[in-house]
Amino acid sequence: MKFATKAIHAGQEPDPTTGAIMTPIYQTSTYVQESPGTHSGYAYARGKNPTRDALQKCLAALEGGEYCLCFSSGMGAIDAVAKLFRPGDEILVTDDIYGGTYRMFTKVFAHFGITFKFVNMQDAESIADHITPATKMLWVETPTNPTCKIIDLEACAALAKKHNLMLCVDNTFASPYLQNPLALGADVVMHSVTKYLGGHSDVVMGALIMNDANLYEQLNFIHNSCGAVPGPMDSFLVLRGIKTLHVRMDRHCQNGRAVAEFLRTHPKVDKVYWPGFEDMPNHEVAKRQMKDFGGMLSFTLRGDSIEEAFAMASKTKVFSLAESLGGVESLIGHPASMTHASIPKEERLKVGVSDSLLRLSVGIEDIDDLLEDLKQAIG
Ligand code: P1T
Repeated sequence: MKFATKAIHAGQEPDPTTGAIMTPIYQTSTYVQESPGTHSGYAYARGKNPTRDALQKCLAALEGGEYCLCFSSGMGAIDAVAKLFRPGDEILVTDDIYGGTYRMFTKVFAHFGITFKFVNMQDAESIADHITPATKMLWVETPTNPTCKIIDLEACAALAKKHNLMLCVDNTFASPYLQNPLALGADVVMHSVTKYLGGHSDVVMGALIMNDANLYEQLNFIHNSCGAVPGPMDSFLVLRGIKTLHVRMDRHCQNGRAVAEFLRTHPKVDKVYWPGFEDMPNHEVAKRQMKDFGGMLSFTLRGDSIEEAFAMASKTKVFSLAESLGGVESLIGHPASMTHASIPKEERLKVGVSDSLLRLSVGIEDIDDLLEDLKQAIG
């Protein structure tokens, strides 16, 4: 089955009782048993729910994986992966990542004796210099949040294999429509389902997809034991959102390109970070591992003035000033004070998250209105 067909049908059969074409919302916390312990897999809804099952099957199919677990947020999914590790273990993490991931690793899991080293992964070969006998995992985000750097997943997978490390890829910015890390050698794919998968800014959810049965057993155990599971209504909303993922992504990519090209030629704009530019580092890698370049981009204003960045972010009308990304509506954000505020200034400056950096999640509105809005806001 091709992607568009899977997006609409994978994991979803007509309801056997009524023929309902849409997956029912099994809004229940428990299931009745005939005698103690005699259930057909459904005992308590933290462990299993049919609406969630359908979504997990659909997501597994979209990423080309055997297993999927959905969580109550993207952070819940990352938390479950981090719980696989023990005091003394070391994890190499992409240096330019979502601020919440940085915060969880440095402010929560570091207290449990796990070491996180933030590494520039753009030159994949150089990652090897940071590997020690304690290293257990590569945590890779590509394209990165917020400066859309591209990391070579096949090269990371080769390195991980050579050194016996787990490779986990946060695929949120690309979505499974643009990039499938398992096929490139990753062990686990993570998504903030809140973003492109949900697609309508109405659900917070996360997911992990993998092929290895052993790894699935461990993560499934953490999932059920720790309990960061999504509810059936949210599972339904995401199943519905995914049905248009391919169509939305095509438009996100098309609009993203037009906005990136517009900004690049604007006299008040300094740098534009969008992986589709031929002179962006690893553009060739992006072409190889992604179907298109996505709808996320960021840019700085000439002079790097935080006041001018704030002024622009407050003036847009079609682009709403808000955290998050990947919904049908366009958003503008100021990473230094919003999504990446928990990263110390000197760390964020090292990866290009300057005071004037603005991030756009380009939605699927009419491109003329989007460009007009940016034009009037830049002034
Ligand atoms: O928000 P949540 O569903 O918990 O997902 C966390 C997360 C993980 N990984 C990436 C790459 C992300 O972008 C996020 C969430 N990001 C935002 C809310 C944001 O505005 O960047």
